[in-house]
Amino acid sequence: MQKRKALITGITGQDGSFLAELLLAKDYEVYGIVRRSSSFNRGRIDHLHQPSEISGLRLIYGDMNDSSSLNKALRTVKPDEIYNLAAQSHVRVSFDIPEYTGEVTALGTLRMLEAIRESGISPRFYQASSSELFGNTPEIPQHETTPFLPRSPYAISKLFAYWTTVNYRESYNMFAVNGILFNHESERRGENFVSRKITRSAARIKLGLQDKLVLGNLDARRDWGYAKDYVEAMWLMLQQDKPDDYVIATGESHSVRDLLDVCFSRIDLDWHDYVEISPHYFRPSEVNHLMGDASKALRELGWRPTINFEGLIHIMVDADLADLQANNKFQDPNAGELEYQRAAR
Ligand code: NAP
Ligand code: F7E
Repeated sequence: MQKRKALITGITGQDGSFLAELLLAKDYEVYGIVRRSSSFNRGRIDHLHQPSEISGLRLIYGDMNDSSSLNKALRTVKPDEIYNLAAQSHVRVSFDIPEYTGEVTALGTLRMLEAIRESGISPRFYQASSSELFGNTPEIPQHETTPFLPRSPYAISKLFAYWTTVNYRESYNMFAVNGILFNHESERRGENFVSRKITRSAARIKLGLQDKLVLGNLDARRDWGYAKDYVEAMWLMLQQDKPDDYVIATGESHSVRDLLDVCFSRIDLDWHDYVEISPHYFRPSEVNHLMGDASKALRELGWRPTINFEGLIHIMVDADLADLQANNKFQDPNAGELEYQRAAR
């Protein structure tokens, strides 16, 4: 029997790497679109991509800003399923580069949907939508019918992508779905998202590599889950009889302060001794409280999270400690300190 083929945009990111692992384990042929970068950006998928072996993973150069590369990818791969995970995904950064964020995150999705329409094939399409769509809605918890109130260029771009996906489903009868995923993290999370910034810094502090951690708004509340659980939900959405949109969340919310408590307790330190607050990390407009109701996903997909908030933070800080120790990064207490602090947003 012929293997099913999946095309992943954003395969070098956190979710792309876990999704590629999941699909390879399910015996898919997996194709990933990677963009050219001056520094190598494949650290999260190196273990999957072994050209000398038959790994089932193939990488193709392309970019969400380059329609011809998307057309070509569809022509050559002819995928059965497409997972559109590529985005400029950092909310704070989207205020600095709003136009670029719109190009990649909003118009990039439109380009891919148009490429599908013109390709003459009918792959199933997953769009990486986000709880950021809800902004500061007064409705808590948020579910599929909660009105959207986006509060950043990122969220507004995702709103465009969300409605474009719905529109292509309704106008052209495409199997196109939105997964409205709440925050999900892991040991592979980018180091300038707050969870990883905290776990990485805490591990560095524990090993004497760093003496303070500078953060922004500690009162923001998020519904944080484990990324590995969430990519399973993406796959499930494309296996249904009919296309629909689903909230994926744990149903619990915690503040950044709670995250600090769990993380620093794990390594027997008190975060109050190390954390400083800087206006630099506050956003022009903040989203205060997100908490999702994933009961539709449980009912229709049979999906539920397996890792709770505490378990997630423990996985992350344990992995950061192990990584720093394995790479002997703890031997030089001053290594990269300034650069590290500056790069973290
Ligand atoms: P991520 O780690 O930031 O990964 C983003 C991916 O998009 C990377 O592979 C990146 O490639 C790629 N990309 C960026 N610009 C591109 C372009 N112009 N052309 C092609 N590829 C491009 O994000 P993530 O956390 O895995 O999230 C995956 C998706 O889910 C994103 O769309 C994000 O907005 C959305 N989402 C995430 C969460 C969450 O909590 N993680 C929640 C809801 C929705 P490089 O490696 O080259 O940068
Ligand atoms: O911020 C606060 C910050 O950057 C979480 C993306 O994956 O999830 C993510 O977006 C909260 C915010 O994630 C710092 O103000 C405090 O309230 O980790 P974050 P995010 O903005 O929620 C959604 C669902 C997505 O779709 C996005 O792609 O933490 N915070 N101090 C800080 N945040 C950062 N980054 N850095 C700080 O120093």
